[in-house]
Amino acid sequence: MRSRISDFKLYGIVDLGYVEPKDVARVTADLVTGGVDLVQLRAKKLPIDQIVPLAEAMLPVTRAGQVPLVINDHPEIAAKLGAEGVHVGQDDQSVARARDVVGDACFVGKSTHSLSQAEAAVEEGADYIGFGPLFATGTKPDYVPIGLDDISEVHRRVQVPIFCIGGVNPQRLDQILAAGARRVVIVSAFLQAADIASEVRAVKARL
Ligand code: 3NM
Repeated sequence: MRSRISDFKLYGIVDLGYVEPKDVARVTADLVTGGVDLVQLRAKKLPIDQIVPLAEAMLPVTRAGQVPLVINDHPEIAAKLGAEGVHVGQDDQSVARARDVVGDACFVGKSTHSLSQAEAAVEEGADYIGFGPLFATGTKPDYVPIGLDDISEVHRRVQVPIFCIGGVNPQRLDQILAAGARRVVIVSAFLQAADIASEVRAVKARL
């Protein structure tokens, strides 16, 4: 699975800030049906014991669609359930520590918010990076947006897949791609869509 990471372009996140626990499996199915290449479970405010059953609800859906499931922040959950990936932030444990927990088959991604953090994440051994937030976003409200200016430079400096994130939506997609992005993460624009699968399908066709 780690070797396939460079094939992935569109990354969806099931974020419990937008999705009720009872809807997690359905929303996951909608994202997968629409054609996301990766799905992450992100539940910043829930304790581990409440995240595990959500991941367990997602796994049969992602497996059926052959889409890797990435667990945000919790390598122990990824290891326990055999999820395909784990994602860590700047304030979380290191890539190496996460990899120790999940093993070599699982990929490890890292959030980065500047060119220097992007380079450092690669040094650390990240299999992919998130790069953002490009725009101010209610999904991660405390972060200062970095804009589009560094997108082409980060692609020159960094050879692992780079997923641009933060305020990405269909209206902004053209300018984000024109700035040099090749891969994107979309959270609220998918989760708040009236028809999630159609919205995903339409974005996928433009990448
Ligand atoms: N991480 P939306 S921005 C989860 O820059 C996350 O690391 C970011 O959500 C980062 O698509 C972000 O709703 C939120 O803006 C992305």
